[in-house]
Amino acid sequence: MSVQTHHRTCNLCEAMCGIVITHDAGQIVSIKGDRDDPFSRGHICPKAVALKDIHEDPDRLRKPMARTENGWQEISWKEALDRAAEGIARVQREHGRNAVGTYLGNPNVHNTGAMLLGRLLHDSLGTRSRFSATSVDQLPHHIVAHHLFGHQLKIPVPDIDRTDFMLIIGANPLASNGSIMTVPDVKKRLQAIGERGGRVVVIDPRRTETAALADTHHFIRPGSDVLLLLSMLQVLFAENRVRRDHRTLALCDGLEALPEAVAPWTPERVAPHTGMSADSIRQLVADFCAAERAVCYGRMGVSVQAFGLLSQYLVMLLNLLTGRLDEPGGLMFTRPAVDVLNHTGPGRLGRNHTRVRGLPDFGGEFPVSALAEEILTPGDGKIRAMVTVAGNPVLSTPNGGQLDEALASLDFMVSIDFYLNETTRHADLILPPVSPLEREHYDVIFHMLAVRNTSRYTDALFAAPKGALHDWQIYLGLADRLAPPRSLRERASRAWIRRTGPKGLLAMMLRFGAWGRGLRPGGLTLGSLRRSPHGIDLGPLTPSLPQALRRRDKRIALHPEFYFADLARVEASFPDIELAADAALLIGRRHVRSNNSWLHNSHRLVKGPARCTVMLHPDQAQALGIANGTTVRVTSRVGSIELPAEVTPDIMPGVVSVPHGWGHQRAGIRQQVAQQHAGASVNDLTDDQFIDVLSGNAALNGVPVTLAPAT
Ligand SMILES: Nc1nc2c(c(=O)[nH]1)N[C@H]1C(S)=C(S)[C@@H](COP(=O)(O)OP(=O)(O)OC[C@H]3O[C@@H](n4cnc5c(=O)[nH]c(N)nc54)[C@H](O)[C@@H]3O)O[C@H]1N2
Ligand SMILES: Nc1nc2c(c(=O)[nH]1)N[C@H]1C(S)=C(S)[C@@H](COP(=O)(O)OP(=O)(O)OC[C@H]3O[C@@H](n4cnc5c(=O)[nH]c(N)nc54)[C@H](O)[C@@H]3O)O[C@H]1N2
Ligand code: SF4
Ligand SMILES: [Mo]
Repeated sequence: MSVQTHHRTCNLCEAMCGIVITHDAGQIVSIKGDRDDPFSRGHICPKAVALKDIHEDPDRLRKPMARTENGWQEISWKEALDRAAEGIARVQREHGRNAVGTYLGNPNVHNTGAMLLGRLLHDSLGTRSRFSATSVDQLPHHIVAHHLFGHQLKIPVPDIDRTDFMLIIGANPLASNGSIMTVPDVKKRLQAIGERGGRVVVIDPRRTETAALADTHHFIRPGSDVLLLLSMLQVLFAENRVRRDHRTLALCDGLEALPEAVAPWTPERVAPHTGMSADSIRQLVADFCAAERAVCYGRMGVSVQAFGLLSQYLVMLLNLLTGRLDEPGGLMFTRPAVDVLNHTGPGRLGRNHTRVRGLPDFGGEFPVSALAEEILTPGDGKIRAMVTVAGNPVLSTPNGGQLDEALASLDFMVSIDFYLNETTRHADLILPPVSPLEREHYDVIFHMLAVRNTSRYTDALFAAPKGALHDWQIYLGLADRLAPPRSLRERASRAWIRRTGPKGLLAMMLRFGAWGRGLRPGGLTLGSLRRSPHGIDLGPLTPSLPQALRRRDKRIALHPEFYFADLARVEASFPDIELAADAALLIGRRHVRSNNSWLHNSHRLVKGPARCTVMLHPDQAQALGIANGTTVRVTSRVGSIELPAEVTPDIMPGVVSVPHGWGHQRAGIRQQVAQQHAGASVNDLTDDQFIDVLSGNAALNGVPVTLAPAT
């Protein structure tokens, strides 16, 4: 056989880079950037080649596994699905439907079948005990979008290609390749801002890769963004800089409550707590307002902290009040070819509350910070079985050590995952889906969050091995056993799904979406996308308000009473206590060669100097007798970890940074390379009780810790 070429979208992160894979007789020869992809323009990062490593990884599970007294045993799919359904049904029969919990991890969002057909799983389980990685991540974005624009997925994205001033708070797109802003080739796009005379300003407790490229970087004390943002709004009103004439302000309900709420928060008052001087805050507002096109973008660092929701709300207000919403170069809404909004609920906060701590759900999911206690606390309504799908919450959620114990105590657990990892090792059954290259791909989520309107479809590169199942086929297998169709209609619908899979749904959604043409020819269809293997550029984002609003009254509802009720908590949290010499606030970190917890089994990604280090400032290091490479013991309320020090002036004094997703020393996992590069899990330090109570989101940044050289 001769070498063949396959074009596809990399599905490992949100950037949706086009890649070209050459292969020969089922072997991958190379993976390169697709220069003809109009969106990613040939850009890829080092992770793209890991698609080959995952595909070929001998540790990747290809057959269902059952735990036995003599270790793991491969079993047939029929037996695996029968036993999974039996175990779930037994627990639900004895203890009620909610006694089975679910946890959905990040890669679900990058999986077309899981996204389009995930309902099959949830409808057949019928449980309210649902959890996901959303509440260690972007939950505040969804709640703000739900309140203001009427739908949790109606999230505007920074129009990076046309802005003159990009204010980046708590995001490091040079490492993460962007988030809630799908932006392949982000480095060039940020550099282009400068080339057209604009500026990039970064606010981050660490001088990151992105900060190094920016025109200005300000250190900020972790968790104090809420104060900075309040003071920026205070200045806007006090200096009469609010764009009252802008059409989007005329759409807003609740504006009149803002000036009074922000009035007490002057730059002078907040400066000592944020670490940014009052002058620099005033200057920042002046520069932001002076730019013809400006946008403020706040991400992980802002969302995943004690005031995550209020802070994201204030970021939105800053954009809105300065006339940046729905404007080129500001925050804009996409017009996706496949619009999942029509198939998803708008989201609702606090319809139900967790049993133990009374935390609110959002969109039918509870905060994952409450998962362990819901399993461990005895009583009616206790979770006794879990189904985890594409997730590793033992390494990715706060107080992972406690969750580890909780999972070990379950009556029954099923994991849909192709690795035996720190979480799935607790399962009774592991059901592994096909590899990413064995399935078709259409990014139903990230086209919706992209900085241009684009569309790209990819067929599977390799046929799935005989008998192997896709994620959605596993759901289907469970659904057929747990909730067999009851009516003729249900039977027909199930049969159709079995036959066409996500492709059938996708074709329909494309046809009837914004860029399709219904049943008339000429619009975007699966066929036309197949004939355009590099993807189709549908142009820059366009102003779309008020039509794009999902609220029936076509208004933007600011809900000031809900958000500003949280100011009492802000008042109580600051002034803060002086940090002792050995104390610090812990923040996270991402590296371009790592992806959450699950790419550490690729040798070429983990080789080189250890990346799971604790960064600390030279002054603090010296005071504690810590040098580069010293093993440091970091301790929090919930636990301790040991890892090498990386002493660097690039971190704010009194702050330490540790990346997440490491800690592969736990017994019983099967990832040989990762085990040799184990590192330590930062989520053995983060605290399940340290949350943003307004949203229920975890506060993984700003966790108080102490440091000492390990003895
Ligand atoms: N301290 C700290 N903690 C954090 C963060 C942080 O910044 N700091 N970041 C948080 C964020 S943003 C996120 S999104 C979470 C991620 O947390 P999780 O989603 O819980 O964890 P991942 O590491 O992404 O684990 C993904 C799992 O999915 C499996 N998998 C991959 N592809 C597929 C597939 O197609 N199908 C199936 N069934 N399985 C698949 C992998 O084998 C792996 O086991 O971590 C969070 N945790
Ligand atoms: N290479 C790589 N890419 C990834 C991932 C990965 O693990 N590796 N994960 C993917 C996922 S799931 C997500 S959600 C995205 C996340 O994408 P980003 O939001 O860009 O995430 P980070 O790189 O963690 O950047 C967060 C920044 O916030 C800063 N920060 C921490 N605390 C605070 C604070 O209190 N205030 C302020 N202002 N800043 C703070 C940190 O120093 C860090 O630089 O990345 C995605 N892309
Ligand atoms: S940035 Fe890297 S991991 Fe993300 S889509 Fe592009 S190639 Fe894949
Ligand atoms: Mo994430």
